[in-house]
Amino acid sequence: MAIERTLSIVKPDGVAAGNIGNILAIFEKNGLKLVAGKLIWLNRQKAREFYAVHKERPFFNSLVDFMVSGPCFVSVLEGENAIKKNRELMGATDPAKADAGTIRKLYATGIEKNAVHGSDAVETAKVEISHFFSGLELNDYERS
Ligand code: IDP
Ligand code: MG
Repeated sequence: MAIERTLSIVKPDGVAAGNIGNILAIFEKNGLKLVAGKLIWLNRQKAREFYAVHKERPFFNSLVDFMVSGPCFVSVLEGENAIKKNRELMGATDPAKADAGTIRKLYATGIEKNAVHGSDAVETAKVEISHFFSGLELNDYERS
């Protein structure tokens, strides 16, 4: 199995509800290690860029409004099959369809305000991580 990195976001609803710690605990208990993390309040341009893949969808403007409504906690998780594992821990996009015990079942309040984001593939993980973190912040350099 491959060691991967993935981008995780605790969205503004999750931060506002005080669930950063609860959500990170789920990652850590399930073998995903935090390699970088920070609280960041997106502006509209950054939110539009991040979700550009959805720009033609009817929910796009509402999604951007939501993502700039308060700070997010962005982090990079690392572990075996981290991308798929994170998505399993998050559960389905719509919390009504998410399995019991998943982050979205526990903490999401609807299909839009669904507590967390997670990258969906190796390539998108790379691009999404680079939206928020430099090599220095990822500790990707020779320390000796
Ligand atoms: P994902 O977050 O599970 O990967 P995507 O389909 O990539 O789901 O959608 C990105 C985000 O857009 C979702 O997490 C959710 O916040 C929002 N979203 C997706 N579908 C809908 C919808 O039908 N109505 C409103 N918001 C939606
Ligand atoms: Mg997605």
